[in-house]
Amino acid sequence: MKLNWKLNDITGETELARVNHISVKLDKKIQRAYGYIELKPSEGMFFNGYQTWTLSREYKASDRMRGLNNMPEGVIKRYHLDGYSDYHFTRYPFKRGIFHGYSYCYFRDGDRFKLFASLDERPGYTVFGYNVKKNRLKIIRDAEGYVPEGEYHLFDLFYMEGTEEEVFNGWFEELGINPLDAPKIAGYSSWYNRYERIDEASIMEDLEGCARILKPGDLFQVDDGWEPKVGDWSEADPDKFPQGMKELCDKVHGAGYKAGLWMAPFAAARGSEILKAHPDWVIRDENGEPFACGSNWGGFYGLDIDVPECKDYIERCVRRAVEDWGFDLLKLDFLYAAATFGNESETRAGRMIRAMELIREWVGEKAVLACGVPLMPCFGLVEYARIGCDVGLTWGDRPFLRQIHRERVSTENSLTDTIARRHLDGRAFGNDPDVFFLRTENLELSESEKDILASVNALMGTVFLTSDDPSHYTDEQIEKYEHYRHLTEAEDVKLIRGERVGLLYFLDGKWNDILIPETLV
Ligand code: 9PG
Repeated sequence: MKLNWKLNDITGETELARVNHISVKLDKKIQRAYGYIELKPSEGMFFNGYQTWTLSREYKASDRMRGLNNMPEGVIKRYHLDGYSDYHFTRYPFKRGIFHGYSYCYFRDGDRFKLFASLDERPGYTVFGYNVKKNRLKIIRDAEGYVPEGEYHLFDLFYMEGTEEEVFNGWFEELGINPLDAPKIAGYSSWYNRYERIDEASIMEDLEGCARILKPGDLFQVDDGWEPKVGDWSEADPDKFPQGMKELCDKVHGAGYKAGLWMAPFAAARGSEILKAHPDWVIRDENGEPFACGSNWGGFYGLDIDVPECKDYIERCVRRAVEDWGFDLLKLDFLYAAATFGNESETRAGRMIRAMELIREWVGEKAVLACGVPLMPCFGLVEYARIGCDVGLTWGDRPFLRQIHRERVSTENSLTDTIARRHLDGRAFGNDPDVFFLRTENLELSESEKDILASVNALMGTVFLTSDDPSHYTDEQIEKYEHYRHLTEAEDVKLIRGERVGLLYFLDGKWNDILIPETLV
């Protein structure tokens, strides 16, 4: 397969073999670097979304990737919907027959995969765009404005055809990534029941309830809501957690579990003390305005790791949680906020990788669960990563919500992501498919929907958490929990397509199966 490439006025043609570095000597800004390959549409075409929550799935030629195009500009601006993902910089339109994704994509016919993937994102994200009508796969290096010194790798590409196993094993072997030790973890996360309304009493209630289902060494993770404001991580909210986070962490340890804590280290919400004290720590757009990365917590901004005092502050907060308070795992969220832009000395992707390397250094021997983050910059640097959007308390979205950003909360989309990105599990990190539910209160999922969510998460992920308060479980629900937890021990899992869609899994010495709605694949 041939790759034709172009950089300003330099053009070339290269055989797209197993590995293919094309280097160009440069002395000026990169204006536009791209290449293209003639390629007919396949039965299924996968494009990896910009970050954790970006819907990632196989598309058919007649499909349309949804962006923000049906949203009025006023709504986009008001809710900073373009700050969540690549909407503020992508060159690709959201039209029928046009698809794009980051770092890798594949074209599948039956069991045969053609994988196109990046071997190095530091020189800029590799963006794959496909045009069905033109039969053309275009590859762009996202490096606008970057002024490289000396040599620049126009592309570092990997191409392979084969079965799913062959192509993904081939890519990761070539990348030389050794995933960190990431044993399967089961446990609890406080988010998807109590949301930010947590305090000592409610967390203690859940901790006691968890004794009915969890085992020693499982994870008990406190999510968003413990901090006074997003960005102010030095101490817990004194009204909600008067005894502080060390005390809480000790109690979780006392119950026999690993303790996890949520934090969004590169984010600071409007109204936080840290922003009031240091308005100059915020990442700004081309016009010098603070760039809002989304509307959570009334709007929030990215913190600039190039401001030394700002970087030191983030480091102190992260280290405090693991070193002083004693947490075993940090769920680090909204990480994309660290690298919304590149500049003359660093590309957007290079900056994201640097931010992840800092995180790794700061958290040290403790575990990281990365979330809200471009995935390839996490490869080999974190134990676990969320690979899909948030589950919600209903199955589908209300029709008007389908128009908003494709990073939104959606149980259906979360399951789609879990299935579509299964190839990363155990290769890049342990996949976190997000939580499942067995409870009946505060939930609008039917029994069969809960069954699909729990089964798929158990079979396809490495992280297996629920947000239920098990003190309300009936004996039957406890039995169900045991059943799904047993599924996490399956030795092999295959996705079956055709007349019926389902998962085939090898457990207890035999092959078993479950059916799943075909809309999920
Ligand atoms: C805490 C939550 C939980 C959750 C994370 C993240 O696109 N969105 O509007 C959007 C909103 C919230 C969100 C993800 C995306 O949730 O994934 O597990 O930790 O933050 O605030």
